Amino acid sequence: MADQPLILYHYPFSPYARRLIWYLKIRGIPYCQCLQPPILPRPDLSTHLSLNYRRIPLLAHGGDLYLDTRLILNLLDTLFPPPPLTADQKTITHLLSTLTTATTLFFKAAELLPSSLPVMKDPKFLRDRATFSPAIFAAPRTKEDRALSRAEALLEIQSSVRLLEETILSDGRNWVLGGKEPTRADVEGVWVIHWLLTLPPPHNDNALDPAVINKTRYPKTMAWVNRFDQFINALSEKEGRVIKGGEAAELILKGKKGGDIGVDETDPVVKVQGLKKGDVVEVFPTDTGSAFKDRGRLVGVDEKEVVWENEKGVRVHAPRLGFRVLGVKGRPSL
Ligand SMILES: N[C@@H](CCC(=O)N[C@@H](CS)C(=O)NCC(=O)O)C(=O)O
Repeated sequence: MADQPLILYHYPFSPYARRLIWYLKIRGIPYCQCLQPPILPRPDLSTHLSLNYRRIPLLAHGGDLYLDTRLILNLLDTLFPPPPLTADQKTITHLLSTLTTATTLFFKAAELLPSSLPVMKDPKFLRDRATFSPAIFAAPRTKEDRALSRAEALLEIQSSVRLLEETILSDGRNWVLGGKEPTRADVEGVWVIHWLLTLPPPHNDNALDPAVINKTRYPKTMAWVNRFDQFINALSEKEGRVIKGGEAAELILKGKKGGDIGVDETDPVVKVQGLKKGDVVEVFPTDTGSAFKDRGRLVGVDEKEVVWENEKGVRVHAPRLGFRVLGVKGRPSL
């Protein structure tokens, strides 16, 4: 199946998308990219593929469409296995992923985006993001509340930088797992702090107060982010070919589908709802973009992913963590 095309749907300023682009480049994995607008609508997904999920990025592999970078990175490691890791290296990689994707870190970073950024002054963007994360973009707050919550956000980012400085990077290694080149572990650890440190000038100094996060206090971490940035920039020739939404959809709709994982009847969520293969299910993320729900016939579910086929025949995969799977009772229709 590694011969099926990979199509990445994204827009370049998405920090989550960069997680994937960096990994694809570091591993030298060929891919195509289908560029999306930073705000809805995204007819390449909604019209061509009948997908409601609103988050970026997504990755298609043959006739299968994968949601969420955590699932997508695991897919890439299955299709293109990296050199074997020790148990300790696997642990570090996993814990860095947890730190940056399963805590409030990303939201704290988003909180720190300077209000001087053009998108932060664009009412259309702000209206759009209010439907993605009401807690950050729609909550009415006084100036004082906002200043305090930015200060707390900075403290949380600082604590993650200190963690890197005092643990993984404390022995002066160049890359998280040692070695001569960055690995997935670097990608998992770096993307949030890299995002804030590399905002376009003149905004790059505004997100992280240089009096708090600087080279004197955190020399190893700051040097590592810089080293990573240079490494990635040197790989810029490995850009994926850009394709249009129509071509991408055609490739997916006629793409070969992967194997069937079946429905695990011991799965607690399957069991409590009595779900069976072919049942209509509704699936949606529980943290952000939760109002954008997808429906389809259940194809498979295990502890790692849920798979359903939608009305266009696209086989969609979502991770179990952070997603709800609901059986649709009554008169189920897609
Ligand atoms: N857990 C998701 C989070 C993805 C996410 O939040 N992406 C942001 C962009 S960086 C997003 O979708 N923002 C709203 C949008 O673009 O519609 C993942 O790992 O893929």
